[in-house]
Amino acid sequence: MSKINAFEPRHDWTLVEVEALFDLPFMDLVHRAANVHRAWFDPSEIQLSQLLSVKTGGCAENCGYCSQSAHFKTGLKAEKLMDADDVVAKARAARDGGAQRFCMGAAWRELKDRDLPKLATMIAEVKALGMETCATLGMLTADQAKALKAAGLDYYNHNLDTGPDYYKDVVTTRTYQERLDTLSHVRDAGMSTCCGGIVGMGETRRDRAGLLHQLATLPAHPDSLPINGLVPVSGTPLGDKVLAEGKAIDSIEFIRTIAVARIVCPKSMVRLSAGREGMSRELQALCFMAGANSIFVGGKLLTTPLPDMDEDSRLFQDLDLKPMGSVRAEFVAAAE
Ligand code: SAM
Ligand code: DTB
Ligand code: SF4
Repeated sequence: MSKINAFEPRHDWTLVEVEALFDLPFMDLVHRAANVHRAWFDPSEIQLSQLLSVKTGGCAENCGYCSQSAHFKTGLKAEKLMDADDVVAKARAARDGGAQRFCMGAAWRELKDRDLPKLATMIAEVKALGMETCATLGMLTADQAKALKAAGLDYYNHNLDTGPDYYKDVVTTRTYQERLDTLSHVRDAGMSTCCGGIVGMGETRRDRAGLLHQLATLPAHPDSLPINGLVPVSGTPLGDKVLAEGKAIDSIEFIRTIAVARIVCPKSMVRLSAGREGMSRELQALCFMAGANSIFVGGKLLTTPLPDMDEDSRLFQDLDLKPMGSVRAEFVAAAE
């Protein structure tokens, strides 16, 4: 069997097998994940993505972790959908700062057709800057997915967030099945899927395995798989619980989750997403070792902070990592 064949993607993972991966001795798990990573990717390359909240706050959903839900008092001011020109200016600055990919997020339960023309303009113009485009706008119909694809959207982000058993403790205004339906519209429209979840919401290891089992048995593995560490936001039920109990994410368990994601979805871009702000350099290095190959950069996610660009640039320099795509002089220079 060739080296690559041994690491071919599988779609028949069982929950028991995924749980068994989590239970491996830590060193064995990370070693195995690193081997899978090296079969498909250059481990010295990390993709840089930048996020922008193009429509902030006032969301009708009750996702128990989210600063933008209208159900919780988080102190966030709701804003209207941004103008396309302003979004494109932010994307250009992100590109000039070194980002290869730009992701536009909106605090919507679902996309409304009336907003499509403005979104189509912004997507087409961001794409014309030469960036990979991604959007996360809530639930989509099949026709809306086709319209976004026609505008030039490469990826659509729609997370399952957690395993099916814990889901009811996280959000009750949108079903798991509705999330799966949106993902299938995205695939059918010919776009790449970006789908992952959150670690550190009080879920069990079995729930984390349940999430990764769902992702690994989708009709197609997510092209992009974000693993978010919960950013505890005061005023949200899940954030308040974590803040009251003083329980941060268990960093070793977080690395295990990245490693299992890399093994069960070997060809996906595994994104070390929210939560990096509170992570040590050593923890991030282990996440890269375990197979994470993308991060969000630029000081801010949607509404919560990220490390500054120069801090990330120094981390890359010290770990001998380089941004995916052409070498970005500005990003590298920021460390000097
Ligand atoms: N409204 C859209 C939706 O939920 O489909 C898109 C935006 S939403 C902010 C995108 C994802 O960010 C969520 O699915 C969730 O996984 C993640 N997220 C949101 N708030 C977070 C937090 N406080 N900590 C970690 N991840 C978070
Ligand atoms: C994803 O899974 N993580 C990113 C992206 N998809 C849109 C967003 C994280 C948001 C973190 C909370 C905030 O900044 O509001
Ligand atoms: Fe709304 Fe998305 Fe936040 Fe849920 S995660 S409340 S859908 S913005």
